[in-house]
Amino acid sequence: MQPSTLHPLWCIEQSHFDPQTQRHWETVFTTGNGLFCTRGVFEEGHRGEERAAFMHGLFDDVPVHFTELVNLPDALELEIFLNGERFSLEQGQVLEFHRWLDMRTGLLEREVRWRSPQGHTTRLHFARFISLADPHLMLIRFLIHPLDYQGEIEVRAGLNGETDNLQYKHWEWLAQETSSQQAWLVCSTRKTNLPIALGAHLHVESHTPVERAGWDVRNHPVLVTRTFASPEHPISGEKIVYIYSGRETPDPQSAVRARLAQTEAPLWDHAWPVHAHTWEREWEACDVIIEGDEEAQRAVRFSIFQLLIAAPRQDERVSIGAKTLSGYGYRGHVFWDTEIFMLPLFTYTRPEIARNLLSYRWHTLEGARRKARRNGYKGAQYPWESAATGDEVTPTWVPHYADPTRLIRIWTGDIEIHISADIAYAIHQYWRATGDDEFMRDRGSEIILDTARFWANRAEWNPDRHRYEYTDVIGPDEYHDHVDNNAYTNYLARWHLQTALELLEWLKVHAPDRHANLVQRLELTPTELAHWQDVIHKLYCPFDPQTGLIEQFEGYFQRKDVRLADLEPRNVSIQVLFGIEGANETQAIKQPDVLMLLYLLPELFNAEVVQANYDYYTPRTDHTYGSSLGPSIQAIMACRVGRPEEAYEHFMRAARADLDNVRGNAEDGIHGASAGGVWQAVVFGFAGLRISDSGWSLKPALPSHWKRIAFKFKWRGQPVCVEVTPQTSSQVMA
Ligand code: IFM
Repeated sequence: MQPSTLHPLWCIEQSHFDPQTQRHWETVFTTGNGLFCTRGVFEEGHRGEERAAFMHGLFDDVPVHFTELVNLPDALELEIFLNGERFSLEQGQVLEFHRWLDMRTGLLEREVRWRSPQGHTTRLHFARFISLADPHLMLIRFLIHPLDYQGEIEVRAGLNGETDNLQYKHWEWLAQETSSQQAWLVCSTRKTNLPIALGAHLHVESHTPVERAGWDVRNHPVLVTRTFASPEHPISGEKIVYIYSGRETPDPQSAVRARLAQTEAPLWDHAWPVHAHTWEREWEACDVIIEGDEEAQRAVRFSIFQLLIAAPRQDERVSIGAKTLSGYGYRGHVFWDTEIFMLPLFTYTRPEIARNLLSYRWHTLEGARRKARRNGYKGAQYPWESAATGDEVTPTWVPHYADPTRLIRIWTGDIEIHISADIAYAIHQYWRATGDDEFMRDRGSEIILDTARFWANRAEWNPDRHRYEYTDVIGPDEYHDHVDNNAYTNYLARWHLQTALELLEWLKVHAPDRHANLVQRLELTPTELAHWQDVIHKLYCPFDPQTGLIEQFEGYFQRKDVRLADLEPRNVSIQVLFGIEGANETQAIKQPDVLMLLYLLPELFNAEVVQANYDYYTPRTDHTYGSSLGPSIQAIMACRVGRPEEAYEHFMRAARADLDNVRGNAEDGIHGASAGGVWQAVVFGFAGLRISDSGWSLKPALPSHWKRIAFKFKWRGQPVCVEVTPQTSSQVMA
């Protein structure tokens, strides 16, 4: 088995191993197929690793955070004994180490030359992929080559049900069986009773006979082979793994057993071509080419890759969490990150996936209705953090970041209400790009209308100022909480109500039965609709015609002014520097808020307004240590004001978020929103794709060293190829 050829623009490489950075690399080397992902841990394990794999929808209860995505039983495990010595990078000497991910196919490989404590040198090669064509299959291939000795090689391939989520253990053993070549294990989550079944087949090829055994250890069946290897005769093998959960089939145990019964090993050479071909088709739709900047090229592909491996293809009842399926961060919970940051990639390149993600919100609408009811409102109010049911799962209190003995009250679940409009916005964007009337009729409209009811009901009439308001909220900039009339929230709410009324008109004409049904079920009486109109007309949406400035929230301009440049150098966020209350008292912001509004609703604001607000808010934004959601949006807005070089700086900050761990927290998982933002920054920023009700257009703004951008997007089902160079831009319908 030879290592595959490296393609620098498609490869992420690690050339030496440092235990200090291993968890960062585990995140970077996450692989998966939209059903499940595994972090890039070593097959044989390593002290200090965060050994985890996650499958969409497998949540179990936990204190404080309500529910979390469960770390799967470990199916990667492969322990190797070389002439009686355990192979481990924790001991002996690592003479050579090289690991690389080929993003074209999701193939992760590792090549190691290792000298054991007793002085024996072995070359080991590992390769693995999680099939995109056969979502329940993972394959691990290995080669073990003694370089200066001969001796017995023992390989142990386990299925380990004793995994946990750092603090909590979620799996309960149900059943297992082990023979000499195959094993299966069935477990169930403790509280949510979701079963999972895993099967393994171990195949070893050797010049000498292979002795096999199965150790039927409860909750940890292990397949064992022993054989001889020498410099002339290395050994190789495969661990074939199947995974089914109770979410895909009522009987995962039978599904796994049937797959094992049909397994003909070796399998790699049969499974690989179809997997690779499926990836090829995926990249045909989604790839973005950047010429003139290898780092940016790799980073944009990495961002797309990470979103593609987390994207549910067969399941419309799940969505992508803020940390995708790549780490424990945010416990697998879903935020506005999905609809506003990640979804556009799918809407414009893989609309089937976008439809699944939006359908998740339709399936969880009851949870949103429960939240509105609990808060005393009509309609549906989406949770700030969402999981299986759509009920609010934002923790209320968490340990303080600097002093874990103190607790911090988290208010986002109570008052960061803009998420309902973000979801409506994403549905509308999907509809406009795809023309998927059926989705809008059957699902999207119900979401948009019932959340519009919430907005109308939540609006507060201020008799003194003769206007509607939304008080006590948090906008995208979370350095400021309990603010009144956050511009982003108010403008989006008004847009939402307006869109809902237009949608009702559309339904009346194009789907009268559905119209009648929704009007009746959601109690959209003429009085209620008249109230919506009233809110639209009288909702306070801040704007100063003199300066063109939009005040982020009422009283923002009165807060203490800070120029963040004056605080350099620093390596902590403004919130850590000033404290929570301290930051709240200043004009420092965690991420674009007004600029985010200008980005999402460009038709409302002219170029002067964009410029004025860009100039005002940019120096007050914590670009380096604020939210990871900020830099890509900042990059897009810098392009809009004609500053591509400045845009490039912000763009690279987003592009490096995980690859270079610029925020120091990549070990918690991929920053999914940043990854989606990277794609948006290239497409909507540098290439300048603009979408409006009348169609699309291009207004590029390339950094000076970029020679070409090329990508495809889908417009109403038709692929469009875009090419942008410093001199020209062109689009052709493919
Ligand atoms: O949704 C974001 C929020 O905007 C900033 N804090 C982190 C959340 C999850 O990524």
